[in-house]
Amino acid sequence: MSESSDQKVIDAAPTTHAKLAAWVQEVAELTKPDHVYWVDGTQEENDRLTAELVEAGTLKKLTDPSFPNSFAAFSDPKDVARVEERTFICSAEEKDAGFTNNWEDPVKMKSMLNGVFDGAMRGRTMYVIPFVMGPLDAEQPQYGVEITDSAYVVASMRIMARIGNDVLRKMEATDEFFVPALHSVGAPLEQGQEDVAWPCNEEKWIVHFPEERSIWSYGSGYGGNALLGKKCYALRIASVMARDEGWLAEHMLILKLTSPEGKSYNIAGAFPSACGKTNLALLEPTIEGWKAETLGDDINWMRIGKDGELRGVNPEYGLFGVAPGTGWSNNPNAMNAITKGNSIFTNVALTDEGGVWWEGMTDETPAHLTDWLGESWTPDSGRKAAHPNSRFCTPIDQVDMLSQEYYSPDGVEIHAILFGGRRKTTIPLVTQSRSWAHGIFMGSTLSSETTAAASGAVGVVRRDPMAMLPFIGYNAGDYLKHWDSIESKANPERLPKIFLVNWFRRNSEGGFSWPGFGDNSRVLKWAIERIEGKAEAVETPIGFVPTGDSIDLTGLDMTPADVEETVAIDKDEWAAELTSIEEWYAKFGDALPDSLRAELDGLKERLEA
Ligand code: GTP
Ligand code: SPV
Ligand code: MN
Repeated sequence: MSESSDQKVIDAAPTTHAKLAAWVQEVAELTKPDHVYWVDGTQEENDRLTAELVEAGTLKKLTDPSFPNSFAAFSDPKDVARVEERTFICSAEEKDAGFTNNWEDPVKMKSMLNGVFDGAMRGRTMYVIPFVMGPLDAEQPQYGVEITDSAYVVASMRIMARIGNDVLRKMEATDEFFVPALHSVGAPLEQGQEDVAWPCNEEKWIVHFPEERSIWSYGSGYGGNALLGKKCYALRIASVMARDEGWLAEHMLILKLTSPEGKSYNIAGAFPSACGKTNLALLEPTIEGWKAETLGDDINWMRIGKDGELRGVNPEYGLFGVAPGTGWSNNPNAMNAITKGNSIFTNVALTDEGGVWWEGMTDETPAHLTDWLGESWTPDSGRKAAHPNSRFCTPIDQVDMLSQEYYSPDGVEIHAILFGGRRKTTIPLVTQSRSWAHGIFMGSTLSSETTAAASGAVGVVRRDPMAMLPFIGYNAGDYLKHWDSIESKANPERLPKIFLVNWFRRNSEGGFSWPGFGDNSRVLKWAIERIEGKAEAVETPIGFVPTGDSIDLTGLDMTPADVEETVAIDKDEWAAELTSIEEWYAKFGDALPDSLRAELDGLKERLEA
C-alpha cells in the first residue's frame, strides 16, 4: 500500500458544522478509506447505492412484483444478531456501568479501538450519514452522525431514521450537538483484493462512551450492531441522556386504541427482543368496534408534559421486524406494509419467483425455496428456510394504520404501560399492578426466555428489567431509581396504569394457552376497562387478574374457565419465582431503591399469608 493512498482524506467537508468537519477528518485519517462520501438521503442516491450493492452481491433485487423496489441481503452466517457479550458501556467509573453491563476503562478502550480502527476502511468508501432520531421539528432535535464503511448500513439507516441534507442543514444552522457514531465492518481491502458479499470481522466491538455520548462499533454489519441510531443511540446513549435530563428512553412499542364509544388510549409495551412488540404495534383487533393505530414498534422516548402527563415519541422512521411468525393470517397489517415495497430483507429465504418467504408468512409452505444460506430447500429439508432472527426493514409510513400523531414532535399521552415477557409457566396472561411502585416492581423483575435476537442460548429464563437488560446505558440500580422518581415528577392522577402480560404461557398439552396476536385486543380491552373502573378483577397476592367472564370472548373458541386457567397462580411456581426474584435483587446490593425492596417484602407476605 503506497504512502499516498494513506493520505486520501477530505480537503473540504460540505458542512459549516466545525465539530462535524473536524470529526470526519479525524476518522478519515484514522480509518484511511479510499473515498469519503456525504450521504444526502435522496432517492437517486439510494437507487445508485442499492445498484452498487447488487453489483457487489450484497443485495439481490427482488423480481416478484409483490415486493416492488425491494432487496434481500444474506449475512455471514456468523453475523446474524446482536452480540451482547461484545457490547460495552465505558463510563469513566465502573460503578456507573453496573453489574448488567460489560465495562472497560474508557481511556484504555479508546486506545485499543484506535488500534483496531487504524486503516479499517482501507479500500472502501467511508459514508457520512447525518441523522435525527425523532421529528426534525422537535423542540430539541436529537441529532446523530453515523460514519460507516457499509452501503448496506446507509440504505438501512435511510429506512430506519430521518437522514440526509435536511438534517445536516438544520444541525449546522444551530451548530447543534450530535452523537458521533462510528461504524466499520472491520474488513479492509488490500489493493486488488476481491470483496465478499457480507464483509465483517470475527472480532466484534460494540462500545459506548456515555459521558461523551459517542458510539464505536466494529466487526459486524447486522441490525442493532450496525444501525447505530437504533439500540446504541436511541436506547443505550439516550437512556443516559434521559437519566441526566429527567425523561425515559425505553424499549417499547406504542399503540393507540379507540373504543366503540370513541375514547382513545395510548398504550406503551416493553417486551424483550422477539417477544411481540412489532406484532402488538400492528394489531388487528378481533373485537367489534375497536380501532388500533400504530405509533411505534420498538422504541419510546417519554417526557413529562406540561400537565404532568407522560408523553411518548417514537424516534424511529421504519420497522426492523422479526420476519418469521409475521404472516398474512396473524399480522396482515405488517404484511401490507412490507408488500408496498421499498424494503430490505436480511436472512430470509428466496422463492423461485424472486420474492421472499419465511416460516409463518403464508399458511402454505412453498414447494421449493433457496434458504438464507443459499442452499436449495424443500419442506422436507428438515431445517428452517429463514434464519430465526431474519428481518424486514420497511418504512413506517407504509403502515396503513399509522397514527397521524406519529408525526407530532410532542408525542402522545401514555395511559397504560405493559411489561411483558415470554414465559411458559408462572406468569398470568395479564396482571394489573396494585400501584405505580408495584408496577415498577413488576417491570424490574420482568423475566423472559432468551430468543434468537441476540447470539447465545435460546429459551433460557433471565430477568430483563423493563425489557432493557441489554440496553440500559448505565447502572441498573440507578435506572430503577430513575423510574421510581418519575412518580414524584409527574402528575399522580395522570400516571399510566401498569400491567404485566404474558402471551406465551403454555397449556397442559404444551400449546399456547392464549391465541395471541389480534386476540390480544381482548386483553387490552380489559386493561382499558380497568382504567375506566368498569372491568372486574380478582385481587391476588401478585396483583389484579381478570375474572373468567371479564375478558371479551365473543367469537373465540374459549370459555371463562379457560381464561381462569391462563391467569391461574400456582403456589409452587410462585415459591420458586420468589426465590429467583430474591436472587435477582441481591445482585443490586445497596443500589436497589427502598421502594422496590418494600414491594418484594409485601409480595412475600401476601404469598405466604
Ligand atoms: P424485536 O424486534 O426483536 O425487539 O422483537 P419484537 O418484540 O418486536 O417481537 P415480534 O413482534 O417481532 O415477535 C417475535 C416473535 O414472537 C414472532 O415470531 C411472533 O410470531 C411471536 N409473537 C408475537 N406476538 C405473539 C403472540 O401474541 N402470541 C404468540 N404465541 N406469539 C407471538
Ligand atoms: C432487538 O434485538 O431488539 C431488535 C433487533 O430490534 S436489533 O436491531 O438487532 O437490535
Ligand atoms: Mn420488533
